[in-house]
Amino acid sequence: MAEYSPSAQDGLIVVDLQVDFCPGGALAVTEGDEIVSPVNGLLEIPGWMKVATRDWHPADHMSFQAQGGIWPVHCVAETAGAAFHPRMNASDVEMVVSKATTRDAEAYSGFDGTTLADDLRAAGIGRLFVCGLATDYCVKATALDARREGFEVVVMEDAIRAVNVEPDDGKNAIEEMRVAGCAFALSSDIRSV
Ligand code: VGL
Ligand code: ZN
Repeated sequence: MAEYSPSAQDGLIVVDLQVDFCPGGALAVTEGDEIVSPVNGLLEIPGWMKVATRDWHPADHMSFQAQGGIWPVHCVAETAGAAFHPRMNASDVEMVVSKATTRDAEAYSGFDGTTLADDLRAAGIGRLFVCGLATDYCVKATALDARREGFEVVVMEDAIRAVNVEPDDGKNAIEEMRVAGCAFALSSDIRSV
């Protein structure tokens, strides 16, 4: 099993660890809250850039069922459901990226419609460690875009969970990320030097 020591050329991206994606939320991911502890462990490690993305929709977002979309209303900007999970150590996050913020565009990836790729490059970052929710939507889209943007990507396998609209969606997403050149590791494989 590979071990990694984060450096200034590395970034941690915590994807959408928000109230609405955890049990009790509007679009709950089964066991979504189980990743809070491993994510906090990663956020405690010094020496790398820590980024969190958040789904941050207008109340009439196109992805909501009332607008013909497939999802219940979730992560409406400035509401309690859009907040980071209450146990997530969000104060350790240096850069918050809000996405899918306009009515007429969906954005599963943290790179979609944001300046994230340029911001990371400007900071000299070449390798990204990706964790969060959900494996089969925003984690997958973010990891695949990161590869397309030329970043090395390591997905934290114990710190992601899937929606599984279809039972194998999470498994298939992991395979897609692997084919795209993403590596996989456990949060316990990340050590500070
Ligand atoms: C997500 C469904 C709808 C996600 C966001 O963060 O994975 N999934 N919006
Ligand atoms: Zn959404």
